[in-house]
Amino acid sequence: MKLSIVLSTHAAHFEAVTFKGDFEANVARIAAYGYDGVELAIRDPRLVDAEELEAVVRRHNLEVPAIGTGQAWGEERLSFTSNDPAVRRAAVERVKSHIPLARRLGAVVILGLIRGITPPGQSHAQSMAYLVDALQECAAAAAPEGVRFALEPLNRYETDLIHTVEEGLALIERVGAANFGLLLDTFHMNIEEPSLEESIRMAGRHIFHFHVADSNRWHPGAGHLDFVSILRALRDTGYTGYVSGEFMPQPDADTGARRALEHLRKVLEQLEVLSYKQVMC
Ligand code: LER
Ligand code: MN
Repeated sequence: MKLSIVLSTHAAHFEAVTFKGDFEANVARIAAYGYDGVELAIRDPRLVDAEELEAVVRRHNLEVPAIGTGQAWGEERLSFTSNDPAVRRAAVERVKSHIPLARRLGAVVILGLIRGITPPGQSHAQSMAYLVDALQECAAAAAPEGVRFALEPLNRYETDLIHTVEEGLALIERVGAANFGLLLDTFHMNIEEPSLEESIRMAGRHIFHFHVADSNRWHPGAGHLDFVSILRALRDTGYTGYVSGEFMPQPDADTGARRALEHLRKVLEQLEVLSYKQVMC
């Protein structure tokens, strides 16, 4: 397995002059820590110079395993389940617009908060119907490009739609597309799943990407989650992709990133699933 960490690339970072500054400095830091990859959170791919972005990550020998889309909800309130058809259409078009960049980088596209929250007066069933329609359209557009989507079950405090692996698997069944799977995040799982290991086993081959944070959403090793047991269950599904750190910058970003790597390397070493780069570090 390989290790990556999430880097939020707000629009300003990608606009002409500032692009090379902060973005490249952050990528360089992540590479210097010893990560194999960087997961990018991108609000709108139109604000990104794809060629330059690819050049920066390749210059630092990093891969991009995944692209997060949640900022389109956080900053613009785009949502697959809005009661406004124009907003739903904009959300679908925004997600589809990630396909060329994802194809170029070999990244999976994450569908987290872009699914939205059921608006007052709308039934849960109606939200689920909108969600299935949106996912089928996005998956159909991405399939010929070889791009995959990973829906992330999120905890109950962030959305009313899809909290658990069981609900995620039922949704996969309804969507019926081979390029649509799940992103599991240990922070959300610790709140919603009766057993993280059982749920990982249940998700099996449908796991397209994996987020790690400890129980307190600090870096792995800062809380009470047993990452040996969790990542053993993940390994046993046959997963060979990225374990991606998505946690709060505590006690600060650099220390968190370094401690996460240290902790996860030990765990992966014990499980004998270290990537080549991690073995060499
Ligand atoms: C995104 O990956 C995530 O885990 C959400 O909690 C963001 O709000
Ligand atoms: Mn996550």
